[in-house]
Amino acid sequence: MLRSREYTFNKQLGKFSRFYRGCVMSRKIVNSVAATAIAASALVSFVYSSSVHAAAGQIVKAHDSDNDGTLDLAEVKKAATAKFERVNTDKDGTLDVQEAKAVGIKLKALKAADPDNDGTLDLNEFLSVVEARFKAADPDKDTTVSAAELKTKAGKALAATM
Ligand SMILES: [Ca+2]
Ligand SMILES: [Ca+2]
Ligand SMILES: [Ca+2]
Ligand SMILES: [Ca+2]
Repeated sequence: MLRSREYTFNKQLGKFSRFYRGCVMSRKIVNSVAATAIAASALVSFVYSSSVHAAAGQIVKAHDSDNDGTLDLAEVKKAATAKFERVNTDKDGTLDVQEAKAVGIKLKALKAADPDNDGTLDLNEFLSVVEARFKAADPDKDTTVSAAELKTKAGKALAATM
């Protein structure tokens, strides 16, 4: 009787220790999965940030009509007008809430930029947003936006409109 109880106890202990080892093992797996995920997301953000850096130079190059190495407001507005046409997918002459999202203008910003309160942005309303973003992206106030300025948070908001 006693022996068999002891046997049962040992069997349970064995089960428990196997269970415990299993836990330790799976925790190791979880840790290594987490480490891999962190490494992967670091890699993604590295690739993303370097593509943003490369992109800033390319955006300037693509729209720098007078080839002075920077974007002035006229160059930005020309690019933004072309972008307006591209994101105005239903070709009704205005950006609705969905279309405005494609140029980084969310509902609250759309309402603020919509003085005629029709719930959409026409080209002029959109270009007012672009002009405000241009000013915000030009902290040295030399009336042009350089590739370096395009890499800032305000610069990225401007780049979204081009
Ligand atoms: Ca220029
Ligand atoms: Ca539209
Ligand atoms: Ca409007
Ligand atoms: Ca500047």
